[in-house]
Amino acid sequence: MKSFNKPIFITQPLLPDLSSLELEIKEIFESKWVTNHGIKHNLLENKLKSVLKVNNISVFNNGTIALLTALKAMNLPAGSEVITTPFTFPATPHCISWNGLKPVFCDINPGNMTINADKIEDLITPETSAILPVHVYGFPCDVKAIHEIAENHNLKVIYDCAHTFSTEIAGRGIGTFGDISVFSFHATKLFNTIEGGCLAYNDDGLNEKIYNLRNFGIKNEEEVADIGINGKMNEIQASIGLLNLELFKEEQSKRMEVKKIYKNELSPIKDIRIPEMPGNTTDSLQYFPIVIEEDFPLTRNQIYDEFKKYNIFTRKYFYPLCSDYEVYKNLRSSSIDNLPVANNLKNKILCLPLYGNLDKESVMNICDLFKKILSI
Ligand code: T4K
Repeated sequence: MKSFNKPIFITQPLLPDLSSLELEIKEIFESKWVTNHGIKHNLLENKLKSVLKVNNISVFNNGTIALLTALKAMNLPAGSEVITTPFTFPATPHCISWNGLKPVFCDINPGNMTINADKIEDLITPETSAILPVHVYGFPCDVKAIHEIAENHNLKVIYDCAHTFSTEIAGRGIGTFGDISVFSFHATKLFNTIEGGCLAYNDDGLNEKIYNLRNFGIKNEEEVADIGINGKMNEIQASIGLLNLELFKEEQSKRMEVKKIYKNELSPIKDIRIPEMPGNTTDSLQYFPIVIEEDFPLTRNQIYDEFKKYNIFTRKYFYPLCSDYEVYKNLRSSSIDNLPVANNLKNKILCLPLYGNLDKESVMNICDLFKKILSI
């Protein structure tokens, strides 16, 4: 079997047609208004409200600054604890820490790798102020159970929706659960503004607070009302967003075709598990993770290394766990006893390339290769 001439990565950014971007940039240049809540920025916010089916949207220069700001906007007591998942990108616990709060890691569900809601209450102490679950890979957390726990214990809920652009649970936008939700529009995301992100929230009362926090805390020319940051999205980012809003659905359909081939070809293979999206939830098609079970003849790492030889770059998202990082490994909640499922799955998960431009032949080649390395 021949290797690919060009590397096949986990993803490829969705990019608008260059000529349409040129027109957008021409407008921006002519207006001389290039950042700080410009026309494109405001238009993108408005359009995103209907795409994501949420009441309020504030766009940001990246998802991490959006998440930092979301936590800040919740006014959590200094030094309080935020329960989160170790099975995520470093941004999730780091934003907790950067806010002077303490991450407390909760184990995950073996089925879909999201935070295990049944384990949350055991971790609640008088110091707990919030829960920060992640809809990892696009799989929805148990939003109902998390809502009940939060209500019973008076906790804020901040959802990390970095992987769930446009996902709906029973027809409801995924950004409407919890007090506030964070989306990433990074180049590697289904919908991107190259770098970018947004906050979605139901409470209109948060609008002014977030607007100020995103802009250094400036309320008006004479008043700085809060300890803010610079989280503003510029007009070129917003333009790419406006153009990509027209394209992301087609990208999703193409990804669905890729996913179908993977499922058809790989699901008959013994000891490979393909986690399923629940029937009431739409699939963002952000990632295609598979679980290499213990009895499979090769380990996840062997498969990853083998693919590399053929110029295919799969990813071990999210290995290592955040609880393995030097800066978190000594936390009590980082113990293996507390996180048995996450520690088990971190060595079994492999994300396969998933993007619209991945043609049928290449997907078949990846699947054939999978079968071939099985027989090595
Ligand atoms: N919360 C969660 C749960 C997240 O997953 C993330 C980000 C965040 C919060 C924070 O949101 P942002 O602040 O990023 O908006 C990538 C992304 O950079 C990151 O946004 C994402 N999660 C994470 C899961 O994936 P890396 O370190 O894997 O990126 P990198 O550079 O290895 O890119 C992955 C592959 O994508 C490359 O092998 C090739 C391809 N690629 C990448 C770029 C940047 C391209 O083809 N073109 C490109 O321009 O983190």
